[in-house]
Parts: sequence; C-alpha cells; structure tokens
Amino acid sequence: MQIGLVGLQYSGKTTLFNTLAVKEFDEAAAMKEEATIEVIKVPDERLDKLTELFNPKKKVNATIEVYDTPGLRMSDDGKVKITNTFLQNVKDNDSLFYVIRQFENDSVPHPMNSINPIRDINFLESEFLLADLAFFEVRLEKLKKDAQKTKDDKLKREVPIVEKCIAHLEEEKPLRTLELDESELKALSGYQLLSLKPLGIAINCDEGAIGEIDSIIEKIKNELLDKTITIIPFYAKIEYELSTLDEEEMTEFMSDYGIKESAQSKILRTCYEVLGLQSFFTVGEDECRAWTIKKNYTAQDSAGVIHTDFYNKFIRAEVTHYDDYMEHKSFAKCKEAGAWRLEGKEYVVVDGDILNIRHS
Ligand SMILES: Nc1nc2c(ncn2[C@@H]2O[C@H](COP(=O)(O)OP(=O)(O)OP(=O)(O)O)[C@@H](O)[C@H]2O)c(=O)[nH]1
Ligand SMILES: [Mg+2]
Repeated sequence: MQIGLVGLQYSGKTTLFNTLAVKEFDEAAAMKEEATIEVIKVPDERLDKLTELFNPKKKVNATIEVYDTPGLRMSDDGKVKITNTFLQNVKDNDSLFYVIRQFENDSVPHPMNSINPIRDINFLESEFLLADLAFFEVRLEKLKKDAQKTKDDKLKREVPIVEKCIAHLEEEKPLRTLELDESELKALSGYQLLSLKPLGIAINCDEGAIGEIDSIIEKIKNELLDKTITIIPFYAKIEYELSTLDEEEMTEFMSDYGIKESAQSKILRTCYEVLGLQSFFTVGEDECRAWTIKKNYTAQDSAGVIHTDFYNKFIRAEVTHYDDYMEHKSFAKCKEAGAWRLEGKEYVVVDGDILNIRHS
C-alpha cells in the first residue's frame, strides 16, 4: 500500500516525510527531482501488548509505503504549471495526501507568492481533474474505434462508463465523488485515475497558530466543494523536531505545545480510514505480527495475505478477538468463555481479530 505526499513546492512534504520515517533532514535529498520512498512501520499498541504477553523472538508491525514527491514549482513565466513528471509521480500511489501550506516563512517563498490553503487545494483538485478528463477524451475516441472493430463486448461495455466519468469531470467534480458500482470500478482500475484516488488533506499549520487551529480547519472545510475529504492539521517543523526525541520527551513536549496526536499517528489513521483498511494479528512464540487488510476481507482472503498457499489450502480459521484475549489472557480460557471460534472461509474478519489459519 502506497501513500503519496503531493503538493506545491515548500509545503513541507519532505519535512513530514522525515517525521513519518523518523529520518534526518538531508538538504541534498530534499532538492532531488524524483520521488523518494520509505517503508514505514504502522505503530499499533495492541501489537505491543500482544508482544509483551507472548514474548516472541520477533515483532513485525504492519507497514505502509510513503512516497515523498517533489513539489510543483513556479516556471519561468511566473506561473505554476503541472508537469508530466509530477503527474507520473502522483499516479504511482494508491492514495494521496495533499500537503498544503498554511505556515508563514519568508525564507522559503510560496510558489504562488502568498499563503492561501483553499486556493492550493482547489488548484491541485482542478489540475488532477483536468488530467483525468484529458486522458478520457483520448481514451474514448480509441475505445469507440476499437469497439467497432472487435466482437469483444468488454470494450463496448466500457464506452458508457467512460462517458459517465467524462460527464462528471465536466461538471468539475472529482471521480471520487461519482457513484460507481463494482463492475464500473473494475473497468477503471487499470487507469490510475488521479481524481479517483482516496484522498486526505494535511494542512501544515503555522506553529504560531496552534490555539486557532480548529477555526482554521473549520474554515477550510466549509469552503471545500467535496465535504467528505478528511482534513488534518499538523505542524511539520515542530513535529519533525519532536520525532527525534524519545517517547517520553515527545509526549511531554506534545502536551506543552497542545498537540493532541502526532502527525504520524494522524496520517496513518486517516490512510486506514480513507482506504477502508483494518488489521488482524497472528501470534506465537516465534513471531507476533500485524497484517493490513481491506474491511470486507474474508478469513480466506486474509489467509492469502499471509501466504498464497494458505489461501489455496485454507481449511478453517481459529478466531479470537484481541479484546477477548486481553480479558482472558490465554486461548484455553478464551475457549472456555466461548470467545474462541472456528470459522469457515466466508467469515468476514473484524479489526483486531487474532487468526490462526488451519490449512492442508
Ligand atoms: N516555519 C516553518 N517552516 C517550515 C514548516 N514546514 C517546512 N518548513 C520549512 O520549509 C522549507 C521547505 O520544507 P520541505 O519539507 O523541504 O518542503 P517540500 O514540500 O518538501 O518542498 P519541495 O520538495 O521543494 O516541494 C524547509 O526549510 C522547512 O524547514 C513549518 O511548519 N513551519
Ligand atoms: Mg521535498
């Protein structure tokens, strides 16, 4: 699973990226034109507690890949224009985080010369929407030609789907807000459409404005056309500095600053939310591990995430929920209490389930 941090130049993407990856700020790397990737461990208190109880040789957190993409700059004519390299960088991600600048800092000029988060969000939204529209217009023409030449129904069925998308985009609405059924989504899945990608917005706030943050975010929400987007405030500069401290100092400083939840936790939580993800656990003497799956995954789908063989040779899943395990502290006691169950392949896994897959 990949999240891309995208935005205009100097919005704080690399600072946020380094905070997420707990990495030192490297000036030379920050100037690079290509995207940088880092695999990030998803912190999970439940996994920590299970690890304490099982004392395994290894603890393995779920991971998420974060891409830091170079921002859009002002070109020679004084305008900010979308480039193909930028679009390609954005396309490669499963979900996007717009990193939007709200902080003032005269030593790093905003590429549009003023601080205006709404304008920046609308700029990205409209550029991505136009890129999708341009793509579809070329695609539709080719699709119609090819559909005439072949007996393959698949191409013919795609024509109305593409037309439906074009009509929506022409109303200046992102594809995220278009109702699409499963077969339509499947037909579009290979296209890496920018405005269809699940989206979160991270507002990089001025550290001087911590007290006013709720009203700043409220104002941005009110002015956005798509009200369903999750917006989170963060403070790149302070939070980067905090991320270099140990946990105790970090908690202390966060409360001094009035920061309730770290940027890392907020971003990862929002990603799980917008992507419809959840976790299950496997436990044992060798390893305690958290796995990331989609919300509607069955026991068999989840077994497949561990190993393809587990999917193919699935027999049953032993299921205990984390909360029950914490109450009874052993599988035997969970069994006695009726909190340990055998489930078949159709069982829909719940966030926090501890699974043991029986396979042939
Ligand atoms: N005062 C202040 N400065 C910040 C903040 N966030 C980032 N900066 C500074 O702004 C400059 C640019 O930050 P980066 O994180 O490199 O921005 P970026 O979005 O990665 O920039 P590009 O990759 O060029 O698009 C750095 O000097 C940061 O220290 C902030 O919240 N407050
Ligand atoms: Mg950068």
